[in-house]
Amino acid sequence: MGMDMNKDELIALYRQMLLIRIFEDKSAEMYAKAKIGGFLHLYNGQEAIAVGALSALRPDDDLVTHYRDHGYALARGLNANAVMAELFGREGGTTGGRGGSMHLADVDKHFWGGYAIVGGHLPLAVGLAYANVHHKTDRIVMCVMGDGSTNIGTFHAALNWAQLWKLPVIFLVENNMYAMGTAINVHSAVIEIYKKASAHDMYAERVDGKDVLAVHEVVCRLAERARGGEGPALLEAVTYRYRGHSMADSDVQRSKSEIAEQKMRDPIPTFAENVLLKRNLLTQADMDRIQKEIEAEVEAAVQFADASPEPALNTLYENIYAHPVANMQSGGSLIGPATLYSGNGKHG
Ligand SMILES: Cc1ncc(C[n+]2csc(CCOP(=O)(O)OP(=O)(O)O)c2C)c(N)n1
Ligand SMILES: [Mg+2]
Repeated sequence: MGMDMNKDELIALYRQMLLIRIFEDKSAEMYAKAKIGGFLHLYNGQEAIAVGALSALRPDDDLVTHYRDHGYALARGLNANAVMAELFGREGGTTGGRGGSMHLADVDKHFWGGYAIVGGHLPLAVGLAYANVHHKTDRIVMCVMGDGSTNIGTFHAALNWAQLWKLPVIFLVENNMYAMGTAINVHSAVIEIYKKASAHDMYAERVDGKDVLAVHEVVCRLAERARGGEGPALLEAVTYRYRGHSMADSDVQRSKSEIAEQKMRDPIPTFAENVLLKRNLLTQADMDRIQKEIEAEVEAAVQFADASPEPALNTLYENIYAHPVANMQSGGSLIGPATLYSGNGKHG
């Protein structure tokens, strides 16, 4: 999509944001019912960033994110059934139930995954961008992270190399004002995150992360720059997450009034009112219908996930280790690691 979007493209943005919102609310419900285990970091409130950013990229541009990744998976066009099944840890999931919430991925869609180690994926994004240049493709890389990750050493290492080599990467920082429960002014000396790019002489901008069209517009420009060989950029999108850090977080550090105030300018109804209704692109009845369609889509994803089998025990190590595992012999149906950890003395 270019900068000026037509009616169908604008409605698509709305549908995507609503899909993410409803999908996340349903995921919270499924977590409470113990259908989903492990960690679950939800994206409520931040939808305009994933949707605005990815609609400005090509589908074959590479994408790497942190663990708050469901919105990116859905906006990249991964099937909601497969994403929900992955959260359920089932065979029908995006990676056969191996990764779960924090590790959604689809290599065919150039989505290289969510990563759990804060800042750990930034050097991978630089490597992907280097590979794109080396192989003479014009694909660019989008690397998504939170404000907290900008305090990590790999942030500076990655920015330095990307700038030095003029690599086609957009570093997108979702500044939701908190790293877990720690407010930005408590965890970072520089609270306007985009300024951190200046340490590496990198071009940077700050955008209202609740405005899907503003995010789309700036990412279009940064993508064009990067694709044209002008090098990397850092984009700070200022936002707020409505839920605690993860479903396991009691969220006691943030005041109820602050959260309520942030919800007053919700990115989804704001876009609906200021753009879709105002320009007569949709009526309230159209919006009600879309809401119902998406609720049905998410409900179907839950049914699909629930009907999908648990991965079979004898596939436990499939797609986990490279085959054949170096210096290891296969014994029975479980390859390598089963013997490695069995303490049978074979592998010292
Ligand atoms: C290297 C490392 N340190 C600590 C953690 C634990 N941890 C997980 S998420 C997180 C906060 C990150 O906050 P931010 O980058 O702002 O992202 P957000 O969750 O707000 O989207 C921390 C400290 C981790 N996963 N990795
Ligand atoms: Mg944060």
